[in-house]
Amino acid sequence: MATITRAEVNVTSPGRNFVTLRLTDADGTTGLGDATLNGRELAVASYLADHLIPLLEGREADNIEDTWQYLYRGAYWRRGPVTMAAIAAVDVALWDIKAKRAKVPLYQLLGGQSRIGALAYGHASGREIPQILDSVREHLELGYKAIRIQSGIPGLGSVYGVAASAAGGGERYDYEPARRGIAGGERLAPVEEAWDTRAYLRHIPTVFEAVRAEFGPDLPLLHDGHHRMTPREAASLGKALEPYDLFWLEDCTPAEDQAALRYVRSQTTTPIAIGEIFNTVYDYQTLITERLIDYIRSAVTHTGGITHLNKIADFAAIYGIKTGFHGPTDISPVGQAAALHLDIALHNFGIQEYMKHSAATLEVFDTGYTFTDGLLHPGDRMGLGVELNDDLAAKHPYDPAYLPVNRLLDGTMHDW
Ligand code: GCO
Ligand code: MG
Repeated sequence: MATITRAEVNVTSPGRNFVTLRLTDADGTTGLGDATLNGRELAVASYLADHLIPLLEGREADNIEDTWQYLYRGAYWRRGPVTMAAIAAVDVALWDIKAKRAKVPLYQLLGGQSRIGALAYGHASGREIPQILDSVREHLELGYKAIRIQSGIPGLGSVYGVAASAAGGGERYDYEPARRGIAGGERLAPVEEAWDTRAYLRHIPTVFEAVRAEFGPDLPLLHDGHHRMTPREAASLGKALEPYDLFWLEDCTPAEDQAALRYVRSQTTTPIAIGEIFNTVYDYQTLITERLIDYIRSAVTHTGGITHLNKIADFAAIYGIKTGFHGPTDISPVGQAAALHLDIALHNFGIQEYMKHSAATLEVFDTGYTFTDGLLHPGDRMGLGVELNDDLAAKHPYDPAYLPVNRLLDGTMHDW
């Protein structure tokens, strides 16, 4: 047993912005938690520094569940991405400390090893079908055994999920960074993209037809609809994709509308994944109890940490629903490692999203996890297995940036 004696928030931008909490206990053991909320980073940094850190010093580091409940119930203002990312950072840092004190990799405290490694999916993309096929090939060469496919749409400019540059296969560091609206540091504003759902619905089945024709029926393929369809549109896409046997169709309708998936579910057997923007188990309540989804997509970082996501996963398990935790590069290596320890331990693990972080990010965050033959391995370091180098982090000051926004062709704001 040891009390928390120190808590510091680090904001760094090695290629993109990350917010990290470091807790230290009376014995000098340190733990890290990821608090990165892409495009809204400083809100979480302030929530931690101004509202949670004053409550942490002097608390018992071992009492993780009590600290979680204290911060969640104690706020009165429950849920929401800022609150839950801040609580997640505290929670993960405490798990890191506990595992380091026990001198075991964190997954040992979560039930031990349920599998030899976590199946990871990478992101293939391209503006045109030949580029998509090349991108799939590059991912296969890198060892990926499951691949997400995102495509440009005829008549539209830049589209969500399509890498800006052609180089790099599974190491497309430039994929979907939060971007400056106007180059040269003038007024900062989100890039505006244009969207046409009918063109999208016409085009996407032809992309999957081409990928299946080239790579055969076996390779697990995924696709992300990024909340852009109505239930009827999503049902029609799900049906059109049935011949291509997707591993999942993600975020087909706006995620806050749980009831929307009733119609989609009744119309198609394409597996459904949702939840990257969820914060608590209550966002999943209808979806899980009515068996409207197949995979939960939450990130440890945005869902109150390991303590809460572990409970969501157990709740899902009772209904035969599996995990597919969020893991784009806007989750820091600390958040990615936290997901991976859960992946290794949970019985109802399904798949883990994985995009390698940039070399600059991996210099600042020293990671113990590895990717071999399509599987992620947490490694045998104690705790999470990630350390933050403060000196290197200080070389990359915070760089404000927004995610893009999306408009229909007539200018109406739409979901990005
Ligand atoms: C995914 C997600 C991300 C989000 C990103 C926003 O499936 O990985 O959709 O790419 O767009 O996390 O910051
Ligand atoms: Mg997504």
